[in-house]
Amino acid sequence: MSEINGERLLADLRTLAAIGGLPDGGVDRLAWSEHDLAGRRWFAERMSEAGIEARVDAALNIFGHLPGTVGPWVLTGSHLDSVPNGGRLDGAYGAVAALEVLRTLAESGDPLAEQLEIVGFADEEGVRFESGLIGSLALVGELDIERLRDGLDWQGVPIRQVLAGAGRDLDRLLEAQQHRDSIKAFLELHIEQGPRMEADGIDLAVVAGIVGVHRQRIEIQGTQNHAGTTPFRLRHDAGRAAARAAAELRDLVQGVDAEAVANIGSMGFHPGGVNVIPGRAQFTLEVRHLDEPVIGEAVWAFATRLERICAEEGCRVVVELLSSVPPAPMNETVVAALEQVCRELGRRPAKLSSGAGHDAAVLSRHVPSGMLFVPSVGGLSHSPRETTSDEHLVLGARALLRGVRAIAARIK
Ligand code: HGY
Ligand code: MN
Ligand code: MN
Repeated sequence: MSEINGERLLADLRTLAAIGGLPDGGVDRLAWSEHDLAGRRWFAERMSEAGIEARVDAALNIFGHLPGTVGPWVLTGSHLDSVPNGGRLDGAYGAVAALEVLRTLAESGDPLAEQLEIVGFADEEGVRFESGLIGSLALVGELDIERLRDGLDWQGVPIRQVLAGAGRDLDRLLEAQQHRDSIKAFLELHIEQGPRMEADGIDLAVVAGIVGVHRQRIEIQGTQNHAGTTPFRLRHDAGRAAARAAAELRDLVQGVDAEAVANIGSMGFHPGGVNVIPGRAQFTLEVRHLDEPVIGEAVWAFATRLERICAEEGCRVVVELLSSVPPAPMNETVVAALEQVCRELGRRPAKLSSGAGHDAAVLSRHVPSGMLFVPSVGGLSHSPRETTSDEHLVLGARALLRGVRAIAARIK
């Protein structure tokens, strides 16, 4: 039985982490940035060195399979972009482990190599365009091009221009879907990005389902005014309305369901002067849960309260939907195969839901898909302090190799 080369896996992870690496150990490979492109070039070069044919698609996804092999393949991999000031393993780990698995199989002449394709997805995080999973949505043909066409990125740069800077044509992104029928199943290895596995002493987990993620951009419009001469009773303070709503978010969402979570990741007041009552406030909101009706209820509860607060503050509110990815149950055959892999590796098969979104959620709507998790130290992620022990990183890659073999045997 082929066995991955753990030292080579760890060395590649260290090398990739240096691309866009930060002094504090984090990485900054924001999608479509120079560092992201550099990380992708490195990934393609490592494929070529291993005799794997690398192909970049219209959406900047990088695929690799052995020359002369034809699909449909079992696809495995993850994303290569990161959040700003993020961790070195989120996404990168699954992509590099996929490379290590295919490289190992090819070196040992294992026929399974011919059934395997690997991928480094583009722009999973969605920080820049405030809606993610761009690469995998383009691959399956679900990407909403119209929303991107006249859109601006988070710093006001036209999305078309950002893509052109990365050598991609916005009008051709959906050409990526031509490859969809060459994939028969998908398996993603990822760090848990949460505290449960470490807390429960679980080394390896099978993902049963991935939460749905609903994202909005909200603007509150009040009256810009002088902060010194305007009595409180005459103010229409957009900043105050936004701050009041943000302060109530957690209780409102928990009141709908104890497992639901929500986040206001960014908030800005306009014009932002120390002595000016904000006339406008903008913030992003996301709500997550495994059940779509719970997400809807939580979004509704917040919207209702926000309307009330704005009425009291004499402000207006405008809500823009950014993205809404439904919850994704993983394929039962794949889950069963991965539970068997855990047993083969001497681990009790533990099943978890994923509170983080993943490309597997998108693929799962088109092909049988599954995920494997390894623990995150301290549950930290989307942080320079994100890390996982070398032992767990190697264990996960060993499980990935067995997982693609089990899936290839079961999914024809
Ligand atoms: O936001 C997420 O859950 C994922 O890390 N992109
Ligand atoms: Mn990720
Ligand atoms: Mn992430």
